[in-house]
Amino acid sequence: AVAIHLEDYAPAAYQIDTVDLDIQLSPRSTDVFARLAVRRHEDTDPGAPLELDGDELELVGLTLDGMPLLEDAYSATPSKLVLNAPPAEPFTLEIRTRIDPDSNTELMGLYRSSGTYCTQCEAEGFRRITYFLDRPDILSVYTTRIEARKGDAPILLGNGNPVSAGDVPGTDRHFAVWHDPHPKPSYLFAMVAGDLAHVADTFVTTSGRKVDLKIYVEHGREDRCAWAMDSLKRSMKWDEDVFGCEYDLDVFNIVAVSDFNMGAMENKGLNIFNDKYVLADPETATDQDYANIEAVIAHEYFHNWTGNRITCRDWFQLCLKEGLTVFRDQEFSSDMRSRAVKRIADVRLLKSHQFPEDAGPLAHPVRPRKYTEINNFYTATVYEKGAEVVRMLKTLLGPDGFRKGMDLYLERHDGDATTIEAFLVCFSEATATDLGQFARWYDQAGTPQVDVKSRYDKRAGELTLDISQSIAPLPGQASSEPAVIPLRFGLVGRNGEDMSFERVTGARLQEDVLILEEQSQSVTFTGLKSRPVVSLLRGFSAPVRLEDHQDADDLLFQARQDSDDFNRWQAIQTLATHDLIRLAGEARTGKELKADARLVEAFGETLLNEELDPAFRALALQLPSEADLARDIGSNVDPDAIHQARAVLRAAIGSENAGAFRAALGAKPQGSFSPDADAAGKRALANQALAYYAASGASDVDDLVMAAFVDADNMTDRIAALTLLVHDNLKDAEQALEIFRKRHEATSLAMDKWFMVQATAPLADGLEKVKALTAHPLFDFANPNRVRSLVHAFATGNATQFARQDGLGFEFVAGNVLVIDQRNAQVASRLLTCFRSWRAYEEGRSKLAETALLKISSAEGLSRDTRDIVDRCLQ
Ligand code: BAL
Ligand code: ZN
Repeated sequence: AVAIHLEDYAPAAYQIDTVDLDIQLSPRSTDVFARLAVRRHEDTDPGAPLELDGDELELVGLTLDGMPLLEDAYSATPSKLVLNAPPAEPFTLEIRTRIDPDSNTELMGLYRSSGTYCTQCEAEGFRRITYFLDRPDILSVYTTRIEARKGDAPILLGNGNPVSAGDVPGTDRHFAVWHDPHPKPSYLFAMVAGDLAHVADTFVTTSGRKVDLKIYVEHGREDRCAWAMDSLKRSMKWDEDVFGCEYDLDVFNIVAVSDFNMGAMENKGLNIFNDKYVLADPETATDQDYANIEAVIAHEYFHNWTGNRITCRDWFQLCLKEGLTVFRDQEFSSDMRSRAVKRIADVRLLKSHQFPEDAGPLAHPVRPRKYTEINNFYTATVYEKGAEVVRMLKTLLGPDGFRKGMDLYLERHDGDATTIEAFLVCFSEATATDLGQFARWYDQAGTPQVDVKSRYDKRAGELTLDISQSIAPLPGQASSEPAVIPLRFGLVGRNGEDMSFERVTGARLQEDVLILEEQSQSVTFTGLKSRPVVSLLRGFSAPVRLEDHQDADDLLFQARQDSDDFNRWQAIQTLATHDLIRLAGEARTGKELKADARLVEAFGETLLNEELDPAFRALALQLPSEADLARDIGSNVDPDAIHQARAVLRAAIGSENAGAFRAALGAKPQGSFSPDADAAGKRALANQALAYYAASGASDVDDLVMAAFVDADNMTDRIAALTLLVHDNLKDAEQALEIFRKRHEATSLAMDKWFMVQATAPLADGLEKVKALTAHPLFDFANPNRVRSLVHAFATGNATQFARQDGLGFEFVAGNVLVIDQRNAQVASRLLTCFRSWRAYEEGRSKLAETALLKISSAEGLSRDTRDIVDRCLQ
């Protein structure tokens, strides 16, 4: 496949000002009439060819200014329509294509999900509907007429505002016309047609525009939309209050569908969602689901300004809309919930998903410089690290400077398809700040490693930090330049309060942030009365790996006393990580394993510390995951040893503090269910206590956990207990799975949890069970959520079974990649990324993983998506 390079960007030769679509829906044969108002770009030579993109298209008609084109005037293939010498003056092109929504298993373009016609056009799906200049810098005004059989699709939805609707006389069909006045790129086009129910509400914007809000779902699911609607209204208000962004159409529609490659899609005025991020009630959704829905609804809504009104010039700029919009949704959730807890959750996600990506063969800069398949760049790096970069910008410029830059960006670039450079110029101009070095964050791959050694001179009362930063070499990036790293810090005194100092030399200081700009620098604080405990990277102020060589005493002190909640959490996690890595090393030597007593005690203390928010305590009690530990170990990884180490520490914490954990089981919120952060935090803590109690080895564990399962009156508690029953192989595990299945088999999103619990069970026959489940009547390879809940969950959440020493786990996943690739390239290539850290395994496993990858690589007819990932993994 041909690589596309950022440096080759050139504007298109032609512009398309308006697009009038008439889509005549039929399940197997849909006709699409597209009338395009085309204009030669002023820099284009008259007569230069017009090349339109297509993908598996069938051309059935073509006219130019109403006249059929002679055969030698154009050429058409399923993937291209070329007009050899179009007129120099503006002209109208009418294209008729025929598509087959029912056989569209890629779920890109126009397809049907449970009988509902829907679309997904980002990144390059519009070219599967009609021939087009399918690139984000072509902004057009769309008018869409949708026609379908009334019985099949009483609801017809398009982008923008509704214009007209009616019956088609003499037929059983009807139509609706939608007009979107805001010029937009083709990737934001959407339409939906089906027999859907809806819930409705309204929102009045700050300038008094009344907006009709509707969420469309399959019949019978209306009562699971309340939280999504509530989240939408809060998002609309928040964006006005915090960013001054107001909604700009008369309607805002959301449609939930059950077959969807992504989480959701921000099409103008018509967001289409994976139903997982819309539907919730206490019976079927967990607290995490509620939090995710709130975040994703907000994210898609916020795209209306950061993505839609201002879009990307080319796909290399994807982080322009995604990193910024993730930052915005993180801020929204922080304001709705506990800021510290949200920050910890976001950093956990970053470290577990983005750090491994950034350290292996799939590493790429936040703004990549080349791609062969853009679908493979909807990554944790573009999204999560992209958000961290925006967060650092805010830290460096301060809240007021950041807001000034955002205001300028939103004003100057409204209606543009633009770039990261243009974005940064706004902040630079608004605050008179040079962001030249900062821009490296967009262009360099890899996580900077920040190494800090501290020296305290008691006599002089001076603390010196010797700080260096570096990025390990990566494929295509042998060396790197120093980044600007905002390092938030505190010098903690023995009373737990931050100490003051006289002066700092060796780095710029901005309030409580040191600005690091050099490969290595020595920073000295003077005027200290005693040796402080140095608390660095507070709030995780930069996406770096910090090695500050803190000893256990200082870490324990920080865990107890740091005024920064994030670093309190980080300190206990670091302590646990150190001990787990030690234990994992010892497990490989056959030594008897014994957890560190002080660490075990600190966990007990955390549980009992009533001054801390329950949600925070639940997070602090959570051990680093097996994947986190594998990442931190970095090479020669043995997943069995890691698993054993974790089991030993968990059992020690559970048994040493068994009484306290048992007592904490009762601390659930009282009264009827509420998904608010406070109640969710209490449930999280009680369920964490249950998990530790289960590990204590007490004689009543089996009965107690089963009772928790049976008595649960919400999904959060039910799935927490079921997970323990299954993962710890407790007495009633099978019975509980059966009870759960019977209770939830009509609700696929709940059954996804049932699949996932089993997929991630670290049992000796875990793989065999997962294999059997692929034949379960409720499993379906065609549905991305099912694949993610079983095969993907196995590959990413069952380290010991995926990386079995007999290689069968790798073989199973690789085989599934090949099967899925035949029907849905995006789901297959995403699944394949679970091999990205294969070189980090110990030799035996890494050989087996390579064999599995080579098998994929040698398969015939791989999609471009999967070919790209396998090639990069093996490079
Ligand atoms: N634009 C794709 C889905 C999302 O990031 O919102
Ligand atoms: Zn997004």
